[in-house]
Amino acid sequence: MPPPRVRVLALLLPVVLLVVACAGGEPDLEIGHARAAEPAGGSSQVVVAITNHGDGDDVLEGASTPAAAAVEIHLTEVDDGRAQMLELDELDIPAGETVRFRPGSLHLMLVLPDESVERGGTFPLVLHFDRSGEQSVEVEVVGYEDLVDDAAQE
Ligand SMILES: [Cu+2]
Repeated sequence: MPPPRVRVLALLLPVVLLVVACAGGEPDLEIGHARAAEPAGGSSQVVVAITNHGDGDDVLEGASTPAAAAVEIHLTEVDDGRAQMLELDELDIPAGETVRFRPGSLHLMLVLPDESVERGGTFPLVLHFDRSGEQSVEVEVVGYEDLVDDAAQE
């Protein structure tokens, strides 16, 4: 029989390891099919679903594309019947959750998209994550009404 103190430590060790695993887990991101609305008024909304299958949180810090002057993270809020877009610096992608961008809600906004962003076309977009680094996706350009319909079916 080992001394009692050793037995207590042996019992505690799995608990300690479990806590460490929860706090220091790795994110494991799955990025869904990305779609953009054909540009209107010098901008275009991009929607995509990001799922974190891992056990560690991540943060979307921004996005970039050669097809636009800038990409911003926007949240549309309706206040007193008026839709207003807020720009977010970053967006949490918590472990075990799916963050859905939707038209008229959370979206990525292309600022001054170029002529490659046209209905039926595609363009590359890079998402920048704090822990998962840069993730590239190909974005399909559709009509705004198709973007809304697809989101409603999800
Ligand atoms: Cu916007």
